[in-house]
Amino acid sequence: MGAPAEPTLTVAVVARRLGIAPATLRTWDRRYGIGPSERKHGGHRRYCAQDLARLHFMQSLVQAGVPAADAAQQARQTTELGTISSITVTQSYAVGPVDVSAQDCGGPAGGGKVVALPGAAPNARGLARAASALDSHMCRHIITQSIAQVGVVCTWEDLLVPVLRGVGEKWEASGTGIEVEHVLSAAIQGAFGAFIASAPMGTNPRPIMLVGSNQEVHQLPLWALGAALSERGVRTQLLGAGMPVPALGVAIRQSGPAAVFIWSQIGDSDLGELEQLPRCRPKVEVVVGGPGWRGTAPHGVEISTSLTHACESLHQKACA
Ligand code: B12
Repeated sequence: MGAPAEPTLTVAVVARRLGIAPATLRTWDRRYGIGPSERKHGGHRRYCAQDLARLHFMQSLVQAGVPAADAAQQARQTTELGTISSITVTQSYAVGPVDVSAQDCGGPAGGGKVVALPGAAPNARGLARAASALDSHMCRHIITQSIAQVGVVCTWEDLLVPVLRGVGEKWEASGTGIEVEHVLSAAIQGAFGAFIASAPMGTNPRPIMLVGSNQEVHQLPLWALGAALSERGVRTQLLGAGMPVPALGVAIRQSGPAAVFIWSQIGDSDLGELEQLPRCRPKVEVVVGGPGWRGTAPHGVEISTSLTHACESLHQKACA
């Protein structure tokens, strides 16, 4: 059923229809003037069908990488809202760095937050822009939508890795943007966490254990791997980052996983320490990943080269 012509739709209803957070809707209204054409007594927002179509148009532009302020301007100027689905994004938005200017984010003037994403997909630009504007709802929305459309592995490789590397390089070059990394990280964990929670429980009798090495704080690859394995129907046990080897030994004895995957991003982790892991029957396979490992891997420890590689190898071990 279509939306009624009268302005009767509440913020909650419109947010649900668009699949975005009510807070994002209110922000678009306050910051960019894309709100309801009428306000009921008491200031409550009430949207009509035309308002909904305008918001839908703005949303599709933002997801395609158009800066929110420009998207809002185009949405306001568009009178032919019946044709919104056929409107294409201009080339100028698909090239060049993502520049969140003071006007885009509503913040103080000066010091545009540029995340360079050469060759990245439009939704990666949209995600970088949303993260730079600290719009956690929009970040989560873009990630969740990508998972639904192209799956976990493509979302990680094509959407998230370019943006993560971009914000990391920005920090390296300028020492700024840790708040952006936090917003992005929370959205990634939230989206993958929700995916894992909603997936049917895997049937492998022994779980795949996922942990981060001792003193490691970076754990997004664990969530990506957990979600990718859930997508394949593999049961996982995600223990998070910063696990000392002795504690990991206790966890392995207790849970008896088919395999354990250990991530190290910057942990300066010694592969030799893995000799201390308990030797169990049946055998617990060990796979490690990430650039934070040094030394020589003990016999039988596998080193992963990518999310796909880790996922395939652990899937096999879960089924063995
Ligand atoms: C998000 C992030 C954070 C978040 C982490 C949140 C979380 N919950 O995980 C926060 C904000 C907490 C953080 C903190 C810090 N961070 Co940080 N962070 C990052 C960022 C942007 C992404 C990390 C990530 O997930 N990478 C995953 C992918 C993108 O990394 P990759 O190694 O290139 O992955 C490829 C391979 O490893 C391979 N692969 C091989 N096997 C496998 C297996 C699997 C399962 C997967 C998925 C992939 C894979 O494929 C990958 C591509 O998918 C990186 C930038 C970057 N380039 O990684 C910086 C980065 C890792 N951080 C960095 C630093 C310095 C820090 C801090 C020390 C300082 C800071 N910036 O705040 C602190 C640490 C504080 C502490 N107490 O130790 C540096 C590390 C430099 C170095 N080598 O020493 C980086 C590289 C930024 C940079 N360019 O300088 N960080």
